Amino acid sequence: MTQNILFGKLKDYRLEGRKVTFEFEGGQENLRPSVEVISDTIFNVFVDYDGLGHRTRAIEGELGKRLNADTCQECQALGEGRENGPEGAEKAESTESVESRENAESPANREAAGKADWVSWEGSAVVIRSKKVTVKVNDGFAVDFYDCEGNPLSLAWRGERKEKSGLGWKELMLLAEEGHAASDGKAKGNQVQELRSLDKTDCIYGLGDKTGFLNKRHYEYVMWNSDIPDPHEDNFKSLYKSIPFMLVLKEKGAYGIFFDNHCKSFFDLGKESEDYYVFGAEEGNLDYYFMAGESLKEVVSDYTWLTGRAPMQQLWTLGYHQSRWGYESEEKIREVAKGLRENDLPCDCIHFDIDYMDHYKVFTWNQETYQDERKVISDLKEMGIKAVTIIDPGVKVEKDYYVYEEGMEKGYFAKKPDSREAYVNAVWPGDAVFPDFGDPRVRTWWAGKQKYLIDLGVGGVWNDMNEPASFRGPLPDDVVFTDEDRQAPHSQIHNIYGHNMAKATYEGWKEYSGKRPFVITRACYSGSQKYTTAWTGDNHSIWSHIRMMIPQICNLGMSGMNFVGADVGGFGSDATPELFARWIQAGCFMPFFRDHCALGGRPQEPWQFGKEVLSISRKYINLRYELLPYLYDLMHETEVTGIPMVRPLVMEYEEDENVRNRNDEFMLGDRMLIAPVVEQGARERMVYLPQGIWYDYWTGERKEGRSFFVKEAPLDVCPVYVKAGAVIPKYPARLCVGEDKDDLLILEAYPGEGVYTHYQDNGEDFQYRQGAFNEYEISNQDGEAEVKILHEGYRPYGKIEIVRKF
Ligand code: MIG
Repeated sequence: MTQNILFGKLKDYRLEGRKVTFEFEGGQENLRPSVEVISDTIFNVFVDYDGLGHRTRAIEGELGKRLNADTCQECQALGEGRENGPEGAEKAESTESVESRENAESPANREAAGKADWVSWEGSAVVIRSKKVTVKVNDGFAVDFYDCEGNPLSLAWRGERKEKSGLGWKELMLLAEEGHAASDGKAKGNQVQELRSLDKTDCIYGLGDKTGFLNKRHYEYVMWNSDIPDPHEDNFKSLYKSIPFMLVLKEKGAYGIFFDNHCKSFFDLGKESEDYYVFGAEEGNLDYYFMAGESLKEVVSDYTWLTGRAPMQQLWTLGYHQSRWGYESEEKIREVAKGLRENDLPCDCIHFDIDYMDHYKVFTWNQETYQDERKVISDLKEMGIKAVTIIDPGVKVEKDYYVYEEGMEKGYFAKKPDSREAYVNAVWPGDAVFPDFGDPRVRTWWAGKQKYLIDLGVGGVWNDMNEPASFRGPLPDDVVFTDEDRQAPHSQIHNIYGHNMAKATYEGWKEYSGKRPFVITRACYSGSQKYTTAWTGDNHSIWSHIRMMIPQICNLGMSGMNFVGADVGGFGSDATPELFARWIQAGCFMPFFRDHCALGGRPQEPWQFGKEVLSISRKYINLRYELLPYLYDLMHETEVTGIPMVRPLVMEYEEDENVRNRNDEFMLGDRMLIAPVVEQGARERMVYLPQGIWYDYWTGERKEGRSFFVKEAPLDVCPVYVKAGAVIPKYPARLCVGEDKDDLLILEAYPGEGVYTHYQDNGEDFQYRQGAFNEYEISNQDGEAEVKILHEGYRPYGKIEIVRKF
């Protein structure tokens, strides 16, 4: 149904704090169509189709706090603190002066003062004005957004939807006969839908881990967390994660739309029509946040302010991770650790895949293949290597298995409809039940279970299969789960299952380990970045997947998920030496850097491909370790601003049309550009550098930006460029992050002028939030760098060495 038919002519409006609720001639008052001013740049558009109000209780951060706030006063405290970290709202609430100063002219304050002059009638429309945006609400609940100069940012689409001709049963049968999925890919009901105009030049980014290219325009996606072992192709509509957030880059300025509906939703981004895009869902409400920005960065900053920012991880998590599905025993794990050290390869972590468990029972250990798991873990630790263990959500149905028994007794598993019986499907352990993570009591229970791993000395948890995946067909839509304070069917909980599992895991580690929790997840939703890092699931050792990694990681970053990476070398299929070499030299610049591959595939440790590839691997893993302080600075920046470590060129050079569709290069921070070779057989590649002066990281060659050129790239060279005036902080290479991690800081100063801020703390726990950190300002004048301490709260470096580059 389209909204204009439903609502008709705009009749009146009502004010309630910062929220304007509209009345239309079509009646429908029960739907409470409203626009709420969240901040000067963020607006919530809402229609209560299902009568349940805002749904996402799963999200904390500013959004969750707002949703859970009882009083309007509390709501009003939430417009501030946008520069704060993930726990920003608390900070904002305690800095009253800043709050009132910043907020002096915002609608909320004027309203509080009794003057609601920020809302008024203009002709037949109701106009809402913030300092930065004008929102016009028209007949039919058509909502238009303008910048403060009156230029349109985003307009509702007034025309009809050009529904594509649906397929009749005959065509569907014909397709099915040859084995094609007989579906037209559209959500069944399309109950909730919003159509908005597209401009000719609009580019669209974000949307989480979707396959394909950086720019999502002209494609169609479905948000339904899906475990797909087949090679992920550009035409896939869904993957493991659902992040219903898109950014639109306009000729001038940008905006974002976060469609906060975690039922199955869809986005048609100009496939159906050149003139508009559509998003909608089968169930739930029209509930979206519009964010206006002068740049993509501002939009990301708003989105992550709303849903929370990815906090800093422990320093060692930035090291190299070695993994494989199939390190089947204690001996094998020891052999891999030995291999790493014998080959002089830095490494901070080995991942334990499902084989470490006793019959794939979570929170148990295989006593047949391990003599003493505690000893293995502590021996690894001696070598500077942490253990990360996989945990799946499926709990084996087995009498006397403690996790199963406890959960059954307390009713903690998802249930069959109209029944008190647990719903059973199958995963690795065979018959399994599924913890109901939407229930806060279940999360507390699961958080407690983490103690088993923490006590063994494990360093972090890798959550897999949490879409949730299942082997005996998908979970039916009506399996009964909990959504915080109410029952909800699987269809409404599916997309936040992984999110809630990650949250439970995070809370356990935060409470019991005393460190910053290191959680990795495969499935997630908007806001999961507060609790977990992620990897991109089961890619393959094929060239199209090393290519896809770049836009995928960039879009995840723009979608708030900062600490992400793809399996280096590829998970399924068999890597060739050349592919592995190219992958490790691109992967070493990604936030999460893990070599992982599947059972039965060609072994993929760096020494499996001969001498040349081994030494290439060593070169790039060493570089990774040298760059640790740079990576750490970037991770800190993400916690403060939400801007991801790895970003597409377009985030730094929006005006440049040459980068809007650039899929094969990326930025690490704002001063390092990586142009990896992602073509089989290539020993050179085309590089594009945006405006400015750049230096070839390897040779020092000076390059003028806004130019394309061919760069020679033999197998051991991944082209990297550093911006003029940059300072790149480095540590000496080392085998693991280790204890005396910050004795020597090396500052590489490039020709040109620039100022750089460097951050340092203990890299482990939350003491930095109480001020236990150092901050340095380094000013660079053509390689002559000067260091000034801005904040002193932590043990300083033993030595700071300045190296003039080129
Ligand atoms: O369906 O635990 O994506 O990383 O190695 C396979 C075994 C289940 C899927 C994960 C992969 C992991 C594998 N898991």
